Amino acid sequence: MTGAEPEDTEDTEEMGETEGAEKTVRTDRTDDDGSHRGALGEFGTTSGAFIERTFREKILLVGVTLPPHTDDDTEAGLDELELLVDTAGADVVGRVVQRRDRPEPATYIGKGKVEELRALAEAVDCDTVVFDDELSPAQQGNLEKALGRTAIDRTAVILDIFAQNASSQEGKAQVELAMHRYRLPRLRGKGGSLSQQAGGAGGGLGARRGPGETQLEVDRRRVLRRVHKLEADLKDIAAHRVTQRKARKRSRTRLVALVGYTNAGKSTLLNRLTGADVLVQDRLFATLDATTRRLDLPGGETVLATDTVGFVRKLPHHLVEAFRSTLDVAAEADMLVHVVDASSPDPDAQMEAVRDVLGTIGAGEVPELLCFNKVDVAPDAKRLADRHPGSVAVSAGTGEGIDALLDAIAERLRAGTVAYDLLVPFDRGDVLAEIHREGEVLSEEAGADGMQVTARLEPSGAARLERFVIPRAAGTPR
Ligand SMILES: Nc1nc2c(ncn2[C@@H]2O[C@H](COP(=O)(O)OP(=O)(O)OP(=O)(O)O)[C@@H](O)[C@H]2O)c(=O)[nH]1
Ligand SMILES: [Mg+2]
Repeated sequence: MTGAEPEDTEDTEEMGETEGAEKTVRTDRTDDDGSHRGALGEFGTTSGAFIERTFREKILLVGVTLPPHTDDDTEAGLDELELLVDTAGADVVGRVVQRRDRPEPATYIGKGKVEELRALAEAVDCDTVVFDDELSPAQQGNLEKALGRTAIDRTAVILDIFAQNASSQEGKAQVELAMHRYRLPRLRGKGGSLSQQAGGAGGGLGARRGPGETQLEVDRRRVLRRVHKLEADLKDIAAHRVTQRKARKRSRTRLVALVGYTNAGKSTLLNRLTGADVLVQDRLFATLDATTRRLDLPGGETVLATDTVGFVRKLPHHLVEAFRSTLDVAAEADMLVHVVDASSPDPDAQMEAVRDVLGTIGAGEVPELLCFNKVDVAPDAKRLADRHPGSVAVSAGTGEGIDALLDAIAERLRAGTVAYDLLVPFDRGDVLAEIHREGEVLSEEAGADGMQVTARLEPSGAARLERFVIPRAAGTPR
């Protein structure tokens, strides 16, 4: 079952029908009854999934090369889409590509190509066609009609995977919200028209049709109600998160966020660094919930390290929106460790995609340490690290390079601080404790008038402790 199931189980009845109804589902698909999951004449069935779970669907991929991109870009996009489809639990049986100056408004690909796609879909007996680019609701509807089968896009596949992997209450609510928002403009009446339909089973779902109301209106009202409920729930959870953040700020513990492309090895690295026990899988989007652990750095500072949800090219904006409060972790962090899979076919493209998303969520300005991972299987990792000054090459798997990474993190965090000499009266143990909490104590010695301390402090800490700071002679390096 997916995590996107409404809690008030309005749809239990319909879901029950789908369970084990393998044959029916398959034959239904070839009837042109408008009940495709993509444009969703039948909102609410199959527990919200875009890709069938009761059997492995056969899927055709469609990629379009638009300027300034090359055919190689399109193939690389489709390679990744194939991985996404596989992760979602379906099999790719073929690809269709087209080069165009711009998408065809009605069907994204040209008329002749639609015909070719339909013939191929029939020949290979595929269940669903997946486009690598986002389709408008109208394009999706037109394509489904022309092809006689479900047409979805990369966004739907990613939403589907997220729905399968969400486990926390917040994660589930976020995915469900993103799915509903994606679906709302795609709701159609059965048969593909906005026809007046008998209420049918819908009448029992707590959203009875009023006089003159179409089934479509009932569906839309029901989804909107659910969207509002989810938004309210998520707001409550976000408020709790704010409280936690305030507590962290008060304790002045700094936060290091591990960010990066999906499957780069962020969770493996968190486990390696902190002994956490986060699920690691050779699977896209294994992590949807951030895990945070204490991390002791060389030099004595203890920080918090947090794992985050992975990014991907063309990450659906509905998801970014819905996951805003989770993604805020990166924007709030004192520093990002950007984990890059050095063994991936195109690490640069992945880094670019990650930076795009970081910019979108307001984390573009957070200091970033590049960490090329999987050096054990990527001979290129060291060369990549050389090309990016200040970066490190590691293997989260074997532990190679981890000490250097820890040093680099400690040093980078220190870079924002300045060393000060302080004189603290002997009876001010509280101030001494504060210095230890706020900064990194480099030396500490009892003098004639009190404790003489040299410590690295952030500007805010230095301002608070100003009255204990001894001015250094001009020209003395700090
Ligand atoms: N060879 C090798 N494999 C690694 C290394 N680090 C991680 N992996 C593998 O890469 C895959 C993904 O690792 P994860 O830690 O789950 O990656 P992630 O970035 O958390 O991925 P998502 O949460 O799905 O975004 C797993 O199969 C890991 O075993 C490494 O240093 N070397
Ligand atoms: Mg992970």
